Amino acid sequence: MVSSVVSYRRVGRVGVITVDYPPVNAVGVGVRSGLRSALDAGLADAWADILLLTAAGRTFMAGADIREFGKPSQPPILPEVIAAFDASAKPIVAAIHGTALGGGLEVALACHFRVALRSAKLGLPEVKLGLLPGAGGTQRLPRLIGPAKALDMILSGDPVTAATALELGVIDAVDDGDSALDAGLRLAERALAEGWAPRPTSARTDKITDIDPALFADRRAALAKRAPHLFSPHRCVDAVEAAVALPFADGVARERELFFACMESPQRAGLIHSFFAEREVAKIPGLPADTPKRDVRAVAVIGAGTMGGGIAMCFANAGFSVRLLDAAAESLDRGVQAIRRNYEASAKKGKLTDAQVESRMALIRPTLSYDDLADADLVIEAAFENMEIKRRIFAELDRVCKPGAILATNTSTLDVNAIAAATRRPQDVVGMHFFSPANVMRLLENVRGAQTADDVLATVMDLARRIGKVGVLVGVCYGFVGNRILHQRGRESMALVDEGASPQQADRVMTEFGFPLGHFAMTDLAGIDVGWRIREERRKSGDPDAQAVNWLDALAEQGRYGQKTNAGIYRYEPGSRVAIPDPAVDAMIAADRAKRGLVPRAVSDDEIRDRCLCAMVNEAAKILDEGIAARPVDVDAIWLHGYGFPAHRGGLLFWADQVGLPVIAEAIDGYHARFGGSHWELSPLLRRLVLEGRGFRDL
Ligand code: T1G
Repeated sequence: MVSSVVSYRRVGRVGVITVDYPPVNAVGVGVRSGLRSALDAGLADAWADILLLTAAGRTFMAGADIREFGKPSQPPILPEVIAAFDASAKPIVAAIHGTALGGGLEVALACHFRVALRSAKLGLPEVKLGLLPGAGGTQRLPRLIGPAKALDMILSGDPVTAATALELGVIDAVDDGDSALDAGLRLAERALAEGWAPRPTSARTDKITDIDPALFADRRAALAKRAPHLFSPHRCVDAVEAAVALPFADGVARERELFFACMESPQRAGLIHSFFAEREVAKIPGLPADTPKRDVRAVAVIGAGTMGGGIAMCFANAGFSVRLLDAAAESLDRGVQAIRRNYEASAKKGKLTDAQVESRMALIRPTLSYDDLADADLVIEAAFENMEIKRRIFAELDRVCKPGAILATNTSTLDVNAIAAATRRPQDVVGMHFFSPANVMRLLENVRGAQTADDVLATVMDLARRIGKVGVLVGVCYGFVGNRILHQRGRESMALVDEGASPQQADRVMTEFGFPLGHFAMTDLAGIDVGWRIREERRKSGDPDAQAVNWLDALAEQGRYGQKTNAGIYRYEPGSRVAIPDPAVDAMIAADRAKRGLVPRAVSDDEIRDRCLCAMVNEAAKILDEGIAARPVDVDAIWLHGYGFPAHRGGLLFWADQVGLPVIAEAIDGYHARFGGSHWELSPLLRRLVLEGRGFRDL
């Protein structure tokens, strides 16, 4: 061992450098200094004619240690270590398995030859963290594969397969073995036998000569459309342009400047918070990581509608056999056909092969009989949002399902405990709240009922990971966490329109903030009828909090449900999702205001942004105070993965901390003084944090 996490040894005439720093061999200070010492050991080893860099564990180096960012950097810095590898007097082979990402791939690019196992993935995901490849990646990759292909990899941040990496020229060989060390030794032996000399990537120029500058102008123009808010993608283009325009050393210096500009950008902190939020929410306070889980192989879904179909696809995509039950043959057939259409659309886009379409369809087995659910390990009910219907279904499940089966409801608003009470096994009942379209949206709110057993919670949190979702555990209340906060944004957006704003203005403010869609365009996407039916249910049930009928309800009464009817708050050309403002709706809003005696005024963009976000933050603080969400990071992950909160802002409560809770609390107190209403009463938690000079990050 030349350091606690890097070793050097010789195998024949090959000096083998092995990184071993679980879980993902992140290139932190220990790995950097270990790499440096190991390289020196290899260069000094008279018996070693060639060097081999590899890693132990499940993956090659998966990038710089993200936890070190924002802290004072400790020598040696990665570019220095990498420059030493590039300049090595002995040829160096890198052998890759798992995921060679970011700084890890940059180390491999500084080696002279690269081999990867066929199952390996290679990528530069820094842009997803608000950064750019800051250890030579923007200078070496273009020298290997050309600036256009390099920009494709760097701007998407997505990894490529080993086969694609070979095709592109990132690596020299793909090995079908299952040991990176053996693959590396094979390539090293071949290099020795054929007398391969060191081949520093920094010296390569054939791929960066005579490049049309229009390439960079085109990429900048495309970015201005695709990611107008984001800082680092534009810096990535600057860096690759420097690789073409400048000598290597100057290009590396320019890359470093741009890297630090990204490091300083608040977007970096936001995106790294989002990265860790997604991982942190999987760990449940008070539920040990080794809590036993129930064995789930056979899944059943009740309701073949939009949600049920999407949920069935999630499990089939992950290889589960799925029973899909519906009350009527006709709706069952319709549901199965919709699933097939969905898969065939993916196949048309090249995302699936025809064989994959058929194998997933084969996993989804329709049925009209509850008796076919007797062997299910997990049943997810996705029927109509009506308490009576759901209780009837759960009573039936209680009758037919085997002991130990998990009974889950996909309700988005109803009381999970009341549903559980329809069974004799409430400990097996849990909420699994998917988001539409369920086969696309990554968020899964797992809802802990008052009696839900710990092993059920551990199982559904693990299942979220297995079906590629971000599972977040929440408590029972109306709308759980996501929809309860959404309700406040909706209420405030409607109030702002009452006062004089237009839906278009409110939506523009939200998209300029970074949301993919504003509240009203999102309502058109989800369907105005969904909210309208829930409001009608509450009005009919005499709920005191039920909203009075307004212009949005009037749209629904006219059958304007949004995108699905090509008309809602906006108009849509058939087959298009482009929202077209409709003067008829402006007229309805004006008429509604007049009917209610409201006199419109000019409303500023700042007021719209601040009132909508403050209403959301205040509600989120109340949710934390009630324990419905355990940590601020849970709220952030829910809005990042379920409601399009801009990741470069880190999440709702991360953003609130950036703004400063005293500023937010003062604004909320101001709105309470102006508008009244319990929703503007400052959450006790927010007041406490301000008094204590703390932020959500301190919770
Ligand atoms: N640094 C620190 N910790 C990391 C890490 C990293 N790069 N990658 C993963 N972890 C932790 C993670 O938080 C989790 O911890 C555990 O490892 C397992 O991860 C100079 C500037 C590699 C594909 O962006 O994409 O290099 O929760 O749950 O699903 O140019 O992790 O168990 O405590 O995600 O199997 C670029 C980030 C850095 C890759 C594995 N690299 N990682 O996925 O496991 S910037 C990245 C991933 C850079 C240079 C620049 C994934 C993975 P815990 P996991 P997984």
